[in-house]
Amino acid sequence: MENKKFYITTPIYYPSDKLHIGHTYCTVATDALARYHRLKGEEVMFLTGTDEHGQKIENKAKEAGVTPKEFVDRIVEGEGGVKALWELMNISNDRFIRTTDDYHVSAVQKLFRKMYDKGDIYKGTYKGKYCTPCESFWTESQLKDGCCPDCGRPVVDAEEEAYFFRLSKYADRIRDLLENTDFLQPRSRVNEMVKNFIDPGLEDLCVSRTSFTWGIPVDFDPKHVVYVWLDALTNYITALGYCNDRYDDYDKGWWPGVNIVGKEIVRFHSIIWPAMLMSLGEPLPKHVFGHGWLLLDGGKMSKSKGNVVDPYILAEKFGVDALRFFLMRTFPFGSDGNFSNELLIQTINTDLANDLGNLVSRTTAMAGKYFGGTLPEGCGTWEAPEDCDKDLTALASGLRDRYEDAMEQFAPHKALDEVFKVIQRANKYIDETAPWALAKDMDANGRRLAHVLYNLLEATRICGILLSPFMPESMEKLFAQTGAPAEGRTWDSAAQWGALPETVSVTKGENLFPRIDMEKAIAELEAAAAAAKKAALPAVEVEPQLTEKVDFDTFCKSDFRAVKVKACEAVKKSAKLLKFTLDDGTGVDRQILSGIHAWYEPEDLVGKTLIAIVNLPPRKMMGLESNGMLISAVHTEKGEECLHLIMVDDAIPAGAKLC
Ligand code: ME8
Repeated sequence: MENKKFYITTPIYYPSDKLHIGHTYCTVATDALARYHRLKGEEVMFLTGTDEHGQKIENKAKEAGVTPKEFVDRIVEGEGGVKALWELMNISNDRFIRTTDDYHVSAVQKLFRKMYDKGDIYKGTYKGKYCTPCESFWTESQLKDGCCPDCGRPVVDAEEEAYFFRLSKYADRIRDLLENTDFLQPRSRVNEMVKNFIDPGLEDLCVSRTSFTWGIPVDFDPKHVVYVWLDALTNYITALGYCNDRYDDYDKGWWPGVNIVGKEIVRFHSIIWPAMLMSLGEPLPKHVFGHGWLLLDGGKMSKSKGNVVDPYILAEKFGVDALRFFLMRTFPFGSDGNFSNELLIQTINTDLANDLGNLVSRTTAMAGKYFGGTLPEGCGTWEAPEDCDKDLTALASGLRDRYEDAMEQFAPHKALDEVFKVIQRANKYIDETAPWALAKDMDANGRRLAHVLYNLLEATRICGILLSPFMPESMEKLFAQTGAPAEGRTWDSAAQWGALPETVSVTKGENLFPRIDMEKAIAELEAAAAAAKKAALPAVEVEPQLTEKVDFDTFCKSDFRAVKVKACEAVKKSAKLLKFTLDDGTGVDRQILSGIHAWYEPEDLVGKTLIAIVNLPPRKMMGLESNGMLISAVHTEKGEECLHLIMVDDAIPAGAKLC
């Protein structure tokens, strides 16, 4: 086989928050594609990383009270962070780039200067609209209802000295690239780009900022930092060694590669990115593929909406491979899809537990039961194949080519659909051949039974090979049970019916994908989500202080006194109210009602010295009169309101005035 080099990338993720299932979708898809190309025997370079500069990160770091670098380090390298998530999800990236890496920083400075020296970057004044969360500049005409066309949030006016990239110069070449080549995939995205961005006229792009500092300084004019998208997009080549000495792979046949990205950043990847490469005189990516979004209740997941799904929780509960499989099997890669826990569990139960799991466990169990785990020699051939034999053999033998077609078109969901047609056919084959009936007369039917089981093992082997880019660990377990040796797990052998040696040893092992109890699992997930939400709340929150001033005389009109609790009881029919009988130093008992039963039992308060305001007008509650109010301190802890009555030293006599 020709030893081709294949370079594939995910976008580099913003480490402004923990990543969610949408990010995981993008990375798992790219990983499955990378593993598929490795399976085919190609040399693969798979790059992912983090995009760490820009105002959004600077603001977040400020909020957290740390430096931007400390902030991103925590999210990228820390527990539950980006790298840990990719390790958990069994992502096989060969490289991980951080845009704060020294080599990238100096490479961006060099290539910025190259474009400047060429006259493609020039200094001007930026006037326009800026979306801070998206770090995007927009012209008035690009806004949607006055807001950012990408995220719909308000934009702000901005005017400053800035460097510009002559994007307009490349408009015709970009139009040609989009309309007349297969650069941008799926094809449906081309029209959107041309209509929304090229037809209205490409304007030059502002590529530096002076209003914040967390970015790569322009080395010949350091009060400017490089626009975060120009910095980020170049990662795909700096990570190979372009303009730096950290790596030397750029000229070794890796570039051009394939950039897999989400649909909202297709504009950057299919217009700005190729224009930058044209300016630098470098080859364009082979393809940019814009996948759809995973939606939750029809809307995009985002931390600010509070509707993100935590991949850590799902992977722990259902297994990494089941989650990877679900993401690729369920949602057509180029379109949006609605995520739900029910759909996830349903897919695991139907495809993995029922179809694949049953095929493996029934086949291995029967090989064990009827042949002690080793089929007899000669079982691979049968003199008079029946229709069902021919059907299964033909479908499984042609599977690899159909799968390859789909994977080459960036359609992993179609590839998986083809695999599952074979799995379903194999399960039907078990029903048609009824091995348990054949086993009743081994003398007459033993050879036929062995052949049936061989066919099942073969179909399973071929499916296992082609499922391994999606579920690498589980397919290792499957091969261990079905006995396929290393040479029977290769890409070539996936197109060779009969590549499985006849006398391999088959062992029924653990159930690969146990069935999930939907109701129980959903209840547990909901409880876990609620706990995670609570854990994410600030530990202690206090109300902001009032800024409106009160004059001293008004303040002095409030009469605060120490009061002693003579008696305290719950008010009947009220869940909240306690009735206090208090000694306020006047010799006449004072009655105050207070809604604090959630925090205190009446008997615990008798004898305590508290603080009350005693000159409020009387108030009726539940038919009882309250003369004043007890003073408490309140705050919120993990979302729950906490209240503490102010209790003072018992040595303070009842009636003492607070001043
Ligand atoms: O865009 N469904 O970073 P990012 C599917 N730093 N994909 C989703 C998704 C969802 N719900 N949410 C996010 C950036 N993604 C830039 C990239 S590349 C030079 C710079 C995808 O962390 C999103 O579409 O906001 C994008 O492809 C990727 O996650 C990173 O998003």
